[in-house]
Amino acid sequence: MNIMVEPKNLVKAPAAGGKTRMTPSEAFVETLLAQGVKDTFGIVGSAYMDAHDLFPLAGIRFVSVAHEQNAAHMADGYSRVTGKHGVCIAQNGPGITNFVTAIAAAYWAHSPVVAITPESGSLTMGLGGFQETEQMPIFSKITKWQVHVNSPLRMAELTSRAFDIAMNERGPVQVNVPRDYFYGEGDFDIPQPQRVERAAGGPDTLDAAARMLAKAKFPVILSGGGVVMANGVKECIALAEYLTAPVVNSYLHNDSFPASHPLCCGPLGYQGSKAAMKLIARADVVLALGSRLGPFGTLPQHGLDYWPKDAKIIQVDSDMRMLGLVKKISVGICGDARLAAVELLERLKAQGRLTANKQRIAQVKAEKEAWKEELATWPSPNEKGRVGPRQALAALARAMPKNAMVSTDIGNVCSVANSYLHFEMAPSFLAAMSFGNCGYSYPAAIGAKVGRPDRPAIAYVGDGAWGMSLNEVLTCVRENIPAIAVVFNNGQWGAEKKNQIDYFEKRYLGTNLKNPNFADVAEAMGANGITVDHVDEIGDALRGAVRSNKPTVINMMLTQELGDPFRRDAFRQPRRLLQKYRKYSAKEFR
Ligand SMILES: Cc1ncc(C[n+]2csc(CCOP(=O)(O)OP(=O)(O)O)c2C)c(N)n1
Ligand SMILES: [Mg+2]
Repeated sequence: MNIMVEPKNLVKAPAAGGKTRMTPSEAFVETLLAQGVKDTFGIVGSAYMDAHDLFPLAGIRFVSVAHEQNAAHMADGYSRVTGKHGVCIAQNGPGITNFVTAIAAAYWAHSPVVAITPESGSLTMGLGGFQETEQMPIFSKITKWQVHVNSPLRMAELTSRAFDIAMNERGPVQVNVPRDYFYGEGDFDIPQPQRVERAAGGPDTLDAAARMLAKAKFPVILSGGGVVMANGVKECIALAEYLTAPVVNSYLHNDSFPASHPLCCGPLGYQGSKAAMKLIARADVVLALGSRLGPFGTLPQHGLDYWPKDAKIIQVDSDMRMLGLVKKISVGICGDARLAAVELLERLKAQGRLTANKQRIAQVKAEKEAWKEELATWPSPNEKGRVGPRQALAALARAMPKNAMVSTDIGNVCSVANSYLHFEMAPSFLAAMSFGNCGYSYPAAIGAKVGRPDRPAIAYVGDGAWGMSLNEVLTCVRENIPAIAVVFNNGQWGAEKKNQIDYFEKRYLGTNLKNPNFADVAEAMGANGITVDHVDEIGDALRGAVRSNKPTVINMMLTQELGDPFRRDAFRQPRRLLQKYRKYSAKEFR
């Protein structure tokens, strides 16, 4: 393994050649600095106040939030747009258990989030005192690494190691610190960051892949999240152009290839692009670049079972455990998506020049135009004072600034947005990814805005999910973070209502919502609030919100129209055996 020290992240060594006397709190804060931390997210707590107190003098911002789950989502969004760690910290016990959902989300988004989890004091742990719980087992399945700081004297060493692993393995880590271990003094070395130098993959598999691609009749590239994380879009473009290979975005990675490129076909998966599905269905060789080929991302969609079962699949993933895990593959390359693309292109060029395949470019163009036209004909009628969701999504897409960072939540309208969201640069798209928790998008956008204040940060949120998130408007106002929320106000937990429509004869148990005017609520919290109830107002509302550079909530009044459901794959018609429940059986079982 090659270890590289990143000189730009270095702080001045505390003392030439030796250790420096300091408190564990100071060692902790100096370690954050050595790892390049500038921003943290959390809620203040006595358990770590001795270290927290030093943040301003160290030049570390503490973004004080409304709920710890959102602090961890913010850290996630921050890390996804900056490529740096996202750091969250909270009070032992309840503050830490509040992190759980968001750390699980970060795990599936491959975000290098560092959760600092102060714990009950070492001398009382186990006695059932105040705010006590075992904090390690809770995170054991949703972190890449966990460490319990077992001596105050190891504070810097173990914290630093956690930061290294988060970045090198791309995922959340936990640093668990008994609260009394912030106190005392000792002689500390502040370790410098160690980043593993990434590599393209093994030469044999790269050779085999290049041979396979050179011979392909209809090669297709599936550009995944790994391409975005490796900053490899440019290299992916070069490879695609050389092969004249159509490029599909993997599910919820619509920013992994520029939408306007003549070879870009759009995203696969739920509410994805029919053009992408039809083109990948024709492939004899698929290069899955930087993708774990997650099972949800390739489910049949729009009635198309498009995965090319007879095609040869080349998979590139930096985590060898992902190779061949979900889909059968012919070649698995354990490597960095960007570097693998470079190496594959070099090998292809060495095998002789391929000529541009004009016919394939024309095929992509034709499929893309057909899909665009078809999508435009899908009805989404407006009603008085309410906009059809597809019309709203199309209007938002038209008004979207080119450099916007957009996060989406889990819900029907947010999912339908997948058909409408196009990006020219990466990273730009922060979807809730495979953990699929409602309440992800707004805090993720807030974190993204903290990390990249120069770019607009826009969250798409359903009104149900908004109930989980709107407390963070307080954070945006307090901390002066001009993130924008577009709340799809359809008066329902729509995605779940769709299942009740399809399978439960419209028995709407728990799916109707009664909302206040969310624009008024936002105003009362000190943010800008705008209600939009006509499609013609949408563009101006979004552009105005971006221009205002103030925290803004756009309360978008939508009809109750719903798109295809999430999980048709997992439902059966209901069957009840007991007489008292029989009338709730599907007709065929009554
Ligand atoms: C934390 C969490 N709770 C519950 C669910 C189940 N769920 C999935 S979509 C959905 C409805 C979302 O409703 P809303 O946010 O209003 O968006 P809409 O579907 O109406 O567009 C629910 C409850 C979930 N995914 N995450
Ligand atoms: Mg809703």
